[in-house]
Amino acid sequence: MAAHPVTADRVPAMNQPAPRPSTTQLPAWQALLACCEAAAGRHIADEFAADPGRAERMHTEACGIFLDYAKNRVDAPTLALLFQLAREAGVAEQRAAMFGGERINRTEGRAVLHVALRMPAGSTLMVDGDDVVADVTAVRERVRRFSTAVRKGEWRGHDGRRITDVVNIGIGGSDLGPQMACEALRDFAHRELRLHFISNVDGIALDRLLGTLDPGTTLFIVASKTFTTQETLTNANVARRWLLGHAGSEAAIARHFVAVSTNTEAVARFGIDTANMFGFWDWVGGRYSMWSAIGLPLALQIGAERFDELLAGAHAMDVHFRDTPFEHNLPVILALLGIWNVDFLDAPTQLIAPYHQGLHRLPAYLQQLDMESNGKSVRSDGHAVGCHTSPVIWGETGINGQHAYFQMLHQGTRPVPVDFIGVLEHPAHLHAQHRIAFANMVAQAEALMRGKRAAEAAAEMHAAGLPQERIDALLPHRVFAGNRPSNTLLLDRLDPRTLGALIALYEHRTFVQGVVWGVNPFDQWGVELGKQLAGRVLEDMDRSTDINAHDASTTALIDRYRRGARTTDPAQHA
Ligand code: G6Q
Repeated sequence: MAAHPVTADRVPAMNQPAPRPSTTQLPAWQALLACCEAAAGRHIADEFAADPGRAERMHTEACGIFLDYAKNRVDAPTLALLFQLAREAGVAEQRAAMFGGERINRTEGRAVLHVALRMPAGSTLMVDGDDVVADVTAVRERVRRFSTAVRKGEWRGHDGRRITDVVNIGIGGSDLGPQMACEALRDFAHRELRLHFISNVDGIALDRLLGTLDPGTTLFIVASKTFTTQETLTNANVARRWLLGHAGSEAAIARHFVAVSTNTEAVARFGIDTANMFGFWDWVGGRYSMWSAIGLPLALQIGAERFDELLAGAHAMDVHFRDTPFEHNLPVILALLGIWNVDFLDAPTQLIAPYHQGLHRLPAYLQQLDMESNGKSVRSDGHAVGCHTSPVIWGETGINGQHAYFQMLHQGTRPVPVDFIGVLEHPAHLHAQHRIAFANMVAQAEALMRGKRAAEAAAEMHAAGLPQERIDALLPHRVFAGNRPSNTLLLDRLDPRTLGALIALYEHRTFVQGVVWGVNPFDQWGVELGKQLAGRVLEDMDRSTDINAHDASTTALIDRYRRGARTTDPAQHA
């Protein structure tokens, strides 16, 4: 166990309600510390050997997702204490507060209602006298009409041709969710619509893309909650100029630009007709917003009915999370095991390993969800957390990882807990390949858990005819300690409903962890800082001397740019 307290004296006092005891002072936390010490020498493989019912007990399923968590370094008493920790930390109360529309995002004074975005039409959730579900349903209806018109070819470009390419310009929460989902659900895509995502402000991706597009058949979605984000507005302006350069008249903008935002004035100022704007609300955090009109690219790709299925899957997971006892509750179980790994087993990272190419953007999406939400060292009440919070989330498709960094997972010095994610249903013509991918996933989880003991490794080398001297030399390198934790999640299929449930599962996992750690998973002051600082550097890059105070290293880098940055003629590269 390694609790590294954040220095409390650096945390400013805040005028907040009386803090609950810090997480590390909770009785269950203290008991878990003792558990952890007692379990130090125990191996998961021995737990399996001693307990034939382990796998049967340590799995659960809901909403088309099966979770096997038996390959974690926990026994029954540890699990019971983890559930106790969730109770002592107030998970049930905070969960009720979130679903009830209370302003649980205290630092921003906002409710947190992404769950309202997927409530069925006709249900009610009153916040400050306003039925938010009615508002949500109204925007959903506009998304339905618009996406249907584009898909049917009824919405046409300025010269009367149907739209063939949709470019979503957005970043962070206004990019990662819809992009991940569009990749995952490509099998359901409209055949004549291509979706593109532009987030990087360096211009390269947009430049390369524009060269392949026909302005008369391209639709841009400018997606920005605030509509003040420099990267997005810069790219949107480039796209606007490109379109005007070809179409010639401002009137064309209305056929080729729509916006998704909460900021009507800024959208109008940019020159997008607010009749072509899809709104959402300040109670939706950027990284929780793919269920809102931010999901427009996905609705365009898969159609409004399938988008509804995504929402229905997420709603089913909401109900599961809200109503299921902790012991069978998928998000609660995943959250608590994550805390155990980070804070008691000292695992600084968490690998996400999907064994389905469609999920290749899932790690990037979860990276933001988890690290932006819980990557904090101060609790909601302004006090230092006193333990580790969000691990580094990383990964890509598992099969590629196996040929790259899994070496470290098997024999590195620190444990890397893994979420293996597999999909059961697959197209008949891909059966042979699917079996191979699935076998690899299961084998990796097994190998990480079991490892390979010296006797096994030696026997293998004997059988291969290696001389004893060589065996002795190689043995230390061919032993695997094992005892490395993982979860395996199996999706019945990768369809809108199950994807919705999967994403909601991780959202609630993040929420539960935030509650236990006592942080606010719904603000992002670190992101705001980056936005501010870039503005000051940019000012100085355009001058001969700095007007803002910087450290010597930053000043030298800015100076190097002033002296060294050159422009080239793209024709030179042709
Ligand atoms: C998400 C974050 C951040 C945000 C982007 C884009 O929770 O706040 O990733 O989504 O900075 O912000 P806009 O949507 O306002 O452009």
